[in-house]
Amino acid sequence: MRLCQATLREIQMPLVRPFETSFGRTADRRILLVEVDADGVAGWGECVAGERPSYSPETIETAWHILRDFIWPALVRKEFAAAADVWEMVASIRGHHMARAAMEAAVWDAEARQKNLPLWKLIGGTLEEIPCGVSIGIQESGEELERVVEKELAAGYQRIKIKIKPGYDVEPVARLRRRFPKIRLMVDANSAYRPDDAARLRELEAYYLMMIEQPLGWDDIWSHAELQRQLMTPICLDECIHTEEHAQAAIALGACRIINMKLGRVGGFAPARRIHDLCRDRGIPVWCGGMLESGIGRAHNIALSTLPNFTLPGDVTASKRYWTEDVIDPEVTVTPQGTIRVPSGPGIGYQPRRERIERLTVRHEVLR
Ligand code: OSB
Ligand code: MG
Repeated sequence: MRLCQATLREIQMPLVRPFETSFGRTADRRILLVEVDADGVAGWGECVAGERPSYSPETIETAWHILRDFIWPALVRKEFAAAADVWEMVASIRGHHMARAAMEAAVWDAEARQKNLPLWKLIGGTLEEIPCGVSIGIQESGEELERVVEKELAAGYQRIKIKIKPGYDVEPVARLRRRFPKIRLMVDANSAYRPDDAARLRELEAYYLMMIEQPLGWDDIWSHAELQRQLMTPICLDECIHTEEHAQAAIALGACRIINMKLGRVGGFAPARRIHDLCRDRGIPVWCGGMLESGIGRAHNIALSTLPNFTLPGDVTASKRYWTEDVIDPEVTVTPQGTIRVPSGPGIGYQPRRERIERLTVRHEVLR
């Protein structure tokens, strides 16, 4: 394969409803899309870096800089065999996984289109229907939270995750458990607690949660190991796992029993597959997280979720939960059973809607 052109675009889209986590509230997304031309075939990727460096150190601005000034020069006009090689070609760049993943994923899409294969088959996926859960932001009131959960359950979603933070944790969980005693329920703290909050987190044990996601520091694997020793409920790590080595350390230390996989956080499909295989070998289930993606990133998440150790419902949901109108055709839909049927077309299996993307674009840069 040979890449001769890439286009970076920033699109702006308002969320249907603002999404609030322990680290802040997002109402409007700024999304960096990468389009590559690989031997005349287009491939698309989405950079999931945020508007602010509050989930990870990357932002859309750092990603643009790294993509233009370091990732693209390492790839342009070089001959390589497959998208699986991109990771090695940009290995001299430290960190900046979300920037690397956006480019890598675009090349995977292009390779799959060249081979007229669905991307999920090219990466070795096996599941043709993936189970879906939802991530529900912090709500104004307990009544509102119940209403939102009820709506998502009625839509078929198989598990409910709510965001928590100090001062908004045991009470909403207890309320939901009273109202919905049997649902699969979990919480995500996005690193809002400190190690000496262990007693508070132990109070959540009464509500038989599937897992507690990333309660402690975003780079603090050790304290999660100490906390997991005091909890029956499995800890799931998200923010802490950027590399295969992090996954190895977290598993060996007993810092988690489940891992949330995000393409952007780990740097693309090649590292995601290695982490997937490691977890499979260690008996650690994984599931696919979300980053409020547009349809492009959503499509990549669907492909990733077809790998066989993605045994738990992911945060991969219908386009309409976030967008009045998505940037792909068809939009992502969820069955009444709370699953997504994996598309059978080539590449990501959904067509980027160029005219809509053009209309939403606030800046673009062509790299050659
Ligand atoms: O921690 O999983 C997270 C959104 C933005 C940043 C971090 C997270 C999330 C979500 C939303 O939970 C998942 C989704 O896209 O539906
Ligand atoms: Mg999370």
